[in-house]
Parts: sequence; structure tokens; C-alpha cells
Amino acid sequence: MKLAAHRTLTIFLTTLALILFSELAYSQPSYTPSQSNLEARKWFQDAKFGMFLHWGIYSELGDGEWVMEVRHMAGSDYQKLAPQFYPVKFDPKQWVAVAKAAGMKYITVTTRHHDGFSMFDTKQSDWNIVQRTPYGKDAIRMLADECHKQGIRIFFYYSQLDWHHPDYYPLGSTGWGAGRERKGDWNRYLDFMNGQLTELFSNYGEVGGVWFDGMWDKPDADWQLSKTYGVIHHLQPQALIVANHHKRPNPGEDVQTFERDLPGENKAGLSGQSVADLPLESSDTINGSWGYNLTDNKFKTTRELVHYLVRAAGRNANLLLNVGPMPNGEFPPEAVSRLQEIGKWLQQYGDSIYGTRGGPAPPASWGVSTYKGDRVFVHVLDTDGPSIALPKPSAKVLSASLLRDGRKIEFAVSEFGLLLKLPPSDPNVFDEVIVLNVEAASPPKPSR
Ligand code: JFZ
Repeated sequence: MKLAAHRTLTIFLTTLALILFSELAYSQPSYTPSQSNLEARKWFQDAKFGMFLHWGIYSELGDGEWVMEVRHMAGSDYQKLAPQFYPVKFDPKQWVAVAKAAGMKYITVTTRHHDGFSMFDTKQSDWNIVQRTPYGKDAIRMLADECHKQGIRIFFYYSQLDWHHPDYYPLGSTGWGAGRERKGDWNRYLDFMNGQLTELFSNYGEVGGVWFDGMWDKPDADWQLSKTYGVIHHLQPQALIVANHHKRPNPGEDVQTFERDLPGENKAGLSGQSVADLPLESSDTINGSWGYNLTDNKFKTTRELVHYLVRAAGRNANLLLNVGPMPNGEFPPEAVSRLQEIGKWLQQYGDSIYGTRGGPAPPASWGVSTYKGDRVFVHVLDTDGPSIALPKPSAKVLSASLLRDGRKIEFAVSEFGLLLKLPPSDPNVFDEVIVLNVEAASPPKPSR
């Protein structure tokens, strides 16, 4: 009786919230971030390193999160995955502990991907982990609770594209093989999404932010972003809105993210957009896949991963590094060992990464620079020469030394620039960090 009353009340309140949102529309066509949001942006920039997790019922097939689309699976077939989802080894405490030991400060997890399957308890649809799987538990709540306990911020990846919902219509560039009816009510779909986001930003404690993805499926549709962003910023003003639409940021977005690329580079072909004056993030994956892929053994080496993190920091950006957990709820062992090694590296070199900004020397073939207060960190990643030359610094260089052992480094400043004499290169050193102590009444100018 009590339970039933509680459920009725919850439904009532959710419906009320939905009506309020659609009537009042906390839209923000012009957006001024709150004080707490500005603080969260600074926290984010200081944090530098996050864990991306793609986990869903697709993980069962071990063929990535796009498997439904790639194999043109009918929705009626894909649905059979749900009653087989029972991650016996899922231990959120362990996940968060691995992320922390890797030196990561936040976790961005798929609350639902393009298959539309919610990994959380939602009242907006029964296509969710609690109602459709024998596991029956809200994995996102378990993970969020554990993040709060262990002092890691939780971000929610949320797919705006949906290959399952009948109101995701007209279809965009994907989803044509799912055997769906060719009809649907777009506004009802937007209400559904805003309803889910209301749940996610009401029922899971403080959330670091949201990572939107999928708008690129229908770039010209009316997504009514200002309304959706308004809902989130109204509920949690500090929450950072990150949108992976591969375009210049829209009003209301707090972080610019780059998929599989560093800001300003476009090697993967998804990042032609120019770099905005917002906190920046690069996302990439530890092997070649986002969701668990049984045959993808192309794990990047620890050295490559450290270089990625350092090159991102040198471009004033975070690295969001993806791991695709297995259907049993464990991380692939190849990922765990690499994460441990990165964590070890960060314990020694983290001072040159955390809390820094892109440094005064622009990214070069030898590496990048970061800075913090009156120290510039020169990250020498790839060079076999006896010295490197940097542009002439705007602040006077007082001393130069190796971060790893404090050894003094010889340097010379001329009108042409700053010359640093390198120690003999050591193949075991991923990144030879040289610390410049500079006379800094004003901080050195970032390179960007
Ligand atoms: C998107 C997702 O589709 C993908 O599954 C993963 O979640 C990643 C982080 O984000 O990746 C994209 C998005 C758009 C394109 C390609 C990959 N695109 O437009 O070609």
C-alpha cells in the first residue's frame, strides 16, 4: 500500500515536472553560466583526465555499440539481448577504484546509447535495465553512488539519437534497418528525452555534467536545445553540458569536446570545427572500439596513452579515455594493466599535468608545454637530438631542471629563443619533463 502510494506520487511529480518544463520552458537562448558552473569549469580544466565507459546490452555481442545498426538488426531481434543481460561481476566499487588509481578524476558513463536502452531506472519507457533484464538493478545509480563515495565526479553520456523509440521520427542518417514504423511525433520524443534528463538530474545526487551525442544524425532537426539545456541547468546549474556534435558550441554548452582528436587537429575526420574559448576535452578509446569488442586487440601502448594525455594537456584540453566493459561487468584486463601504468606515471609526473593550462610554447614535433603558477613544464616526447629550441619566453627563466630527479638543465636565452640542453634520452622515460622556474608577475601566455 505504502509502496503503491509512493509510486503514484513519483509518477505524479514526474508528470508535473514535465508539464512545468513544457509550459514554462526554462529555455536559455542567451546563456550566462552560474557562479557554480564557472567553478565547475575550472575544476574540470584542472582535472585533466577522465574515464569514458560504453556499456550496454550491446556489450553482450562483443562487437561494439553500433552492432544493431552495422548488422541491420531488427528491433525485434535486438530486444532479445535484454533478458540475457546479467553482469555477474559488475562491481562499481572496483570500477571507480581502477579509475582513481589511473589518476582519473571523473567518469562519463553511457546512461543510454543509440539503441535507446536505458541503463538506469526510468519511468519514461520500460526499455530499461530494471524492467527488461533479469539483473533488474539500476547500474547508473550504483555507479553514481560509488563515485560520490570515492570522490570522483560522475558525468552522464546521453544519446539524443534513438534507434528504438517510436517517436524518433523522421529518421536521420541511421536507424533504417531496425524495421520501425514510418511515423512518430518529434515533440513527444523531445518530451521523453527531457523527462529522462529530469530524472537523471533529480535522482542521482550531484552530477558533473552531461555528454550529449547523436545530434549529428539529424543536424537540421529542431532539437530545441535551449529548452533541454535549460532543464539541466535549472536542476543543476553547476552541471557541465558537453555536446559531441562536431560543430562550434551552441549557447548553453559549457565544454567543447573533440572525438578521437586533439583540439585543432583533425586526423580522424570528425573535428573540422574551430576551437572555442571554453574548457576543452578530447575523447578517444584505449583500443579502437568504444563498446566492448571481442576481436579488437589494438590496445594502445601505455607510452602512446601517456603521450595522448600530455599532448591534450599541452593543447589546454582534458583526455576522456574510453574503456568498454565486458558483458560480465569487468573491464578487459588489457585495459586495467594500462590504466595502472598510467596511474603510476601520474603519481610521479602529475604535477606537470593536473591544474595546468596549455603552456607558452606551442605544440611542436618534440612535444608540448604546460604551465602552472610560475612554472612552465616542457614535455619532451619525441626527440633524439641533443637540444630543443623554444620560442623566446615572455617571462625571465630563472632555472631549469628535470622533474624526475631535480637535476639542473643547462639553457641559453637569446633573441632567437630558448635553447634547452637535453639529458641523454632514456627509452624508459615516456616524457622527459623539464621544469622552468620563471619570474612571473603575470602568468605566461597560453599557446592557444
Ligand atoms: C559517437 C557514437 O556514435 C559512438 O558510438 C561513440 O559513443 C562516440 C563517443 O560518439 O561517435 C560518432 C559520432 C558521429 C560520427 C561518427 C562517430 N559521424 O558523424 O560520423
